Amino acid sequence: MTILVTGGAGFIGGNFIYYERKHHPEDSIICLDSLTYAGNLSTLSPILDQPNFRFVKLDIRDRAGVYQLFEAERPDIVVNFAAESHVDRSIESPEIFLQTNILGTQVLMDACRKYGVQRFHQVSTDEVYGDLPLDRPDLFFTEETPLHTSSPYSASKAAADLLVMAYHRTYGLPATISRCSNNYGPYQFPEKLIPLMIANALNDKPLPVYGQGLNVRDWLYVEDHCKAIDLILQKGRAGAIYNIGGHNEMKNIDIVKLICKELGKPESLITYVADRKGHDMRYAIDPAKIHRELGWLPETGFSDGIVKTIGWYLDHRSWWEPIVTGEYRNYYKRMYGGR
Ligand code: NAD
Ligand code: TDX
Repeated sequence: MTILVTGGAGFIGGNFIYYERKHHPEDSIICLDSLTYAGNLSTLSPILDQPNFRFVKLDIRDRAGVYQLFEAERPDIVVNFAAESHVDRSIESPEIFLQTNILGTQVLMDACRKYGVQRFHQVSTDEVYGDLPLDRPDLFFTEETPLHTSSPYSASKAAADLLVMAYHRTYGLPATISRCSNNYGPYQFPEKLIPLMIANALNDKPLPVYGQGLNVRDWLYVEDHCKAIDLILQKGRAGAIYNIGGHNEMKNIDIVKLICKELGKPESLITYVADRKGHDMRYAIDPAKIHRELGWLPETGFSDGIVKTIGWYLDHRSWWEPIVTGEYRNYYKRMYGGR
């Protein structure tokens, strides 16, 4: 079996490649990634020279390049992680989100049709459902919840999902979609809440909490997400959508306080800054379908997962320090300077 993983030099795609190597060492993996600011080849350096693994620097919007790769490698399965993934950046510059997340997905699906790929899996997000009110803890996102997006990022992901379903219905593309809640774990780019707070706390820098920090996210350890996608590839039905989440809702401020406590840093580092525009209040996934149909359950609870994650960032300064001292500093100034 040959699996083409797009966006494998990013956070979840990289973890997925390691998951697949561990659980299906007989499979060949090709990682396609254009190495945007969020892609980091050092994540994959331990396996770059291994047999059954190939890295190809390529943009999913490059139709000719993508067709050439499919012609040469004839993948059986394609898993699409490649995306612009940061909500704040989508508010600043939406264009690239529409190009990569929608048109790039279309190029991949056209290639899958042309070369008869057995399964195209689209890695989507719970953000396509919009948000839930804080005062209705009884409400959860199911696969039937209407799409109702808030940011240019989530709108681009929802558009891609609709296109995937259209390709399934119109052309019979054997496609599946998963919509996961917020992930955390090793190799996450330090623009996202948890690694940003860990890196800033370790450097005794202010911890910028948006608004009052009362927004709720539903956190899942990244390996549990990888396990769910692996199950969908093996047992999922073409044309099906699966929500993924572990019923672990937390307020942002409680996460930041927990990180301070674990690192022995004072809560006085916490700084409340101007809120994100259009900020979603609460995400909460109902994962009943993937549990019922595929038997998936998360394995890592938040209390263990966050300690493991903080430990990983402590042990892998060489992975994230070059990031926070490079071009990232301009981003940080732009994004947080005037808040
Ligand atoms: P990430 O930003 O860490 O990684 C994205 C990767 O895609 C990078 O390696 C980047 O170089 C690559 N990429 C970007 N544009 C590309 C292009 N045009 N061609 C080829 N490669 C390109 O993102 P992530 O957090 O790992 O998210 C992966 C996927 O999972 C995304 O589709 C995202 O929408 C989805 N998702 C993320 C989360 C989360 O909490 N991080 C939750 C649910 C779903
Ligand atoms: O500096 C910050 N301060 C802050 O208060 C940052 C970066 C974030 N936040 C808040 C905003 C959100 O309420 O923390 C929460 C989490 O923010 P992000 O890490 O940016 O994630 P989120 O916007 O929830 O989106 C994530 O989950 C769904 C991923 O980035 C998406 O790719 C995924 O689809």
